Amino acid sequence: MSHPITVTITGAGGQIGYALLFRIASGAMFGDTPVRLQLLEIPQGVKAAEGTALELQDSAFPLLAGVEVYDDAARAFDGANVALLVGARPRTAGMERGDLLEANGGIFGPQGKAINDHAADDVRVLVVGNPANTNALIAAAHAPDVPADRFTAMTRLDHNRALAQLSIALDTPVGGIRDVAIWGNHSATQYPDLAHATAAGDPVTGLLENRFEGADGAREWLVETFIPRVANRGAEIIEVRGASSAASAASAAVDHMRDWTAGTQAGWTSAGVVSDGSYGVPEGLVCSFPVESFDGAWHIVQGVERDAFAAARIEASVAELAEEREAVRALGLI
Ligand code: NAX
Repeated sequence: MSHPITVTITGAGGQIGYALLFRIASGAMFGDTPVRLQLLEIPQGVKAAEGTALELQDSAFPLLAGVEVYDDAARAFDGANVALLVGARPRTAGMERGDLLEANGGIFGPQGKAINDHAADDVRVLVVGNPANTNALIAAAHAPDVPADRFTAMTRLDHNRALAQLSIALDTPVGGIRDVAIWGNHSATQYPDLAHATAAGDPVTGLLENRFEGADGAREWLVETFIPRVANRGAEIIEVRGASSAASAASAAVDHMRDWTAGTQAGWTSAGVVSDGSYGVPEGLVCSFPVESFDGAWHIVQGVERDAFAAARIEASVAELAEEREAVRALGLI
């Protein structure tokens, strides 16, 4: 049996943690490789995480090499090959954006430093906790010894939501859809892009024109229905379920890490990665792009054409990321 992968999960006692841990332990994230789980919680969350750890034991997963619960970041990130940063400070009523960024800076700065000081040399980090892109930026800024491209933010749930909405609209299987992309911030400003997508090999643009009776109908569906539905799906889930997305977020985290380590097989996916200046996105911002994974790293897909509408929407989302970076700079968080 190969050497276990050590996976640290923060916020492990929360609802995403509850959906995520069992999938990792079952092998969904890393195939046949055994996993050692290191759960980090704040003191109030430790009991819930310990309860989940007991249930993980009771599941008798053959691939689960061990599970420990910590309330100390240095110990929790010790030897981590993978760090899933799920725990974050949620926005509460009356909280300004600056307060939210500051509260999360107080979490992701020290966690970035603990990763820098204690994680394995090959550590890969996925930030799920919101505001995910800027939390990833803060964590990376506190980990100068870890290559910046090891820090990513999750937009895979947005990507999967886009695939699902397209699949429903065209009555075509999700598995045959390729080259959908999410650009920008994991927020309502994100731009879900179908311009280059295909379904069972056919360009989606043409399929949408057939489905919605011409180019105008297709455009209307795209602008009035598809984009807002995907961008605001999180709010829709809260309204219908009475709680925020959990299992779908966990599933997206599994997809993101599996593709990062094993490589993408079928065209593009989407991930928040540190910008290298591609598409005019300021260097260093953690921005969602169409990406592919090979040789154990994410690569931004180059040469994707964007029409004026797409370019303007992406620019607006990137501007929001740049504002968030300015705000955390002004607060001394990076
Ligand atoms: P929960 O409130 O159920 O769980 C969060 C857990 O994190 C709690 O148990 C809490 O004690 C713990 N925690 C808080 N601060 C911590 C710290 N400093 N160290 C370790 N643990 C800490 O939230 P849940 O529904 O699990 O969501 C977690 C995060 O995911 C939220 O920030 C949420 O906004 C974000 N999401 C991100 C998504 C994405 O696509 N990027 C989608 C789903 C989700 O909304």
